[in-house]
Parts: sequence; C-alpha cells; structure tokens
Amino acid sequence: MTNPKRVFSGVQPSGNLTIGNYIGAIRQWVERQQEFDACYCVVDAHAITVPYEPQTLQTKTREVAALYLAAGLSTDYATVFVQSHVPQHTELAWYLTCITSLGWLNRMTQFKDKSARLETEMIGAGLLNYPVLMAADILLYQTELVPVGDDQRQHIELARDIAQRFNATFGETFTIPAAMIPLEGARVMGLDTPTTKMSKSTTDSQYHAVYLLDEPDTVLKKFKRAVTDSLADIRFSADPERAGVNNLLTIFQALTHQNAEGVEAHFAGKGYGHLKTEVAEVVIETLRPIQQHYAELMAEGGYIDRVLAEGAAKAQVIATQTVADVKGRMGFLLPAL
Ligand code: AQP
Repeated sequence: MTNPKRVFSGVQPSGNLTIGNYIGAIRQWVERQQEFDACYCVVDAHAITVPYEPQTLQTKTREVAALYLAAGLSTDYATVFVQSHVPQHTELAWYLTCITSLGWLNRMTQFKDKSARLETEMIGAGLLNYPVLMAADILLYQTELVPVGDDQRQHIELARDIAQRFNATFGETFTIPAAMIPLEGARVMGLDTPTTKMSKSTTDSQYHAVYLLDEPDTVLKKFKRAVTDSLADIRFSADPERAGVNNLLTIFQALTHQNAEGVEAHFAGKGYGHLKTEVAEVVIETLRPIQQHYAELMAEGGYIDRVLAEGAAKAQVIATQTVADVKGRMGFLLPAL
C-alpha cells in the first residue's frame, strides 16, 4: 500500500469563520480526511499581520480549533494544532524570507488589497511577508496537497516558487506542493457586495458574511437582504451584474452537491424571494449539527486544549526534522549534542 499523501491547510483566527471558509476549505478537509495524512492548523501568527486585539486572539484561536472538530475533523485522521505552538513555523519563515525576492511579494494581490485598507504607517512588514510564513507552514510538513479556496491560489504558487528556488540553491529538500481547490464554492462572495469575496475581517457590514455560529434567524435575515438584480431569472452567470444570484446558486450547489443544470431546474419559474429563503434553509441545516457539536466540545472543559497539545507534539516531530535538514543544507553550524 502506498503512503497517504501529506496535506496541510489552515485558517487564521482573524474573526468569525464564514460559510466561505467552510465551503472553500474546511468542508473538503472533512470530506476527504480519511484519504490523507493531514495537518490542519489554526494559523494564529498570520492573524497578527493586521491590527488586532490580543484579548480576542486567544478566544478566536480556541474557537477556530473547536469549529474544525465540530465541522467533522477527527483526530483519528488529522493532526489539529495551533501554529504558534510549533515554533519551527516562524523559524523556517525567516530562512525562506532570505531566499524570497521582494518582486514576488510585491505582486501578491492579497497584500495589495489588505494594505490598501490600512494607513501607510499601519502596514506592517508582516503583511508583506505573510505569504512566506504560509510557504513555511506548507513546506515544513513536506506537504503534497493544500486544500484551499481560490483566493489562496497565488500564495500556493509562491510557495512552489520558494521551494523550487531553495531546492535549486541548496539541494533537494522540499516536496513541491500543489493547491487543491474545490470545484464548487471555491470563491463564495459577500452577500451585500457579490463582486467581492466573502471575508471574515474586511468589513463591518452585518449583511456581508454568514458566520458558522450565526443563529438561524440571523442567517435567514442576512440571505433575505442579499443583493440580487432586477432580471428575475435564476441562472448561473459570469456577468458581474448577476453576481448576487450566481453567488446564491453557488452556495446552494456547493451544499446540496447537485450539478448546475439540476440547481437551475430546481429553481425554474421561482422568484428571488423563494431562492433566498431556500438557500438560507440549506445553510441553516448545514450549520445546525456543527453548532450543536461545537457547543458540546466547548462545554467539555479543557478538551480542545488537550487536542491542540497532542496535535502540536505530533506536528513538532516532522517540523523539527525539516528544520534540522534545512539548517544543515544552508550551512549553519549545528549545536553539539
Ligand atoms: N469567500 C471564500 N470562499 C471560498 N473560500 C474562502 N476562504 C476564505 N474566504 C473564502 C478560504 O478559507 C481558508 C482560510 O482563509 P484564511 O483565514 O487563511 O484567510 P483568507 O483567505 O484571507 O480568508 P478570509 O475569511 O477572507 O480572512 P480575512 O478576512 O482574515 O482575510 C482559505 O483556504 C481560503 O481560501
């Protein structure tokens, strides 16, 4: 039997997890966890690349880990841990920073988007370097596949470039990773601004994102306010004018696992009010068991922290080996034992 492929991915605890994070990333982690040797990390060191509240970071880190488990990740198959509990992530990030060109980083669209929202004085070097830390996260575990949403495609390309440059300079060290992007729901859009990606931290609007811990009434209210158009025609479309309806259909399709024709046939002859209510119902029913499981896990005092401690110990075994290898190849004097 061949060894299962190594998979790594993570979500930053930079706010409340959205159905975009779930549909684009977490759902595929859960659905395919038995096929892979998977590491799923709460990438807390990424969450400090923009202004944040230290008091909230801790709470959100535990919450995100609990949501991974509540959504169905099992420690029987996956190693679940917190990035800052394995210090080799930031150590490797420095070594990789030194072989990453500034030109590569300046081209990252997420940096351009996020920095455009901050005053110049508040744009930390960490925001520019974020993709190098992400490359370190991935390469540290000799990862083959990275299940992410479409917005992370460019960062995975960069991780590949960094790995190739390292291997070419210092000798074969890293596995070259590949992105694993879902066929449906790879980019869920904001309900209020359907031409921009649904995001957990980029807007204060209460009608932008549906969160995994939203109450059913709130979910329904948000979908009822979703931006659509005046065409009253329920079809998938790449036309930006029709982005709202396309987004609702995409969410429905991703959560019901139907093909596009089936979804269009299902809504044929129905109005936008019906579409919004039905998509809301599917989302509510998807979230219901996750929310129940989340409440149970959080009620079990110390459980999440124990899972994270075990996960970090397991992850550290691989991380230590990779960093020792990297340091040896880069010419560092290794300490005497
Ligand atoms: N709208 C989305 N549709 C599909 N997938 C998405 N992801 C994020 N938003 C969508 C996927 O979720 C994973 C975790 O993302 P992250 O927390 O590392 O950062 P992000 O991609 O920048 O996500 P957010 O929610 O927009 O966070 P903030 O607001 O903090 O920047 C990734 O796999 C991502 O593709």
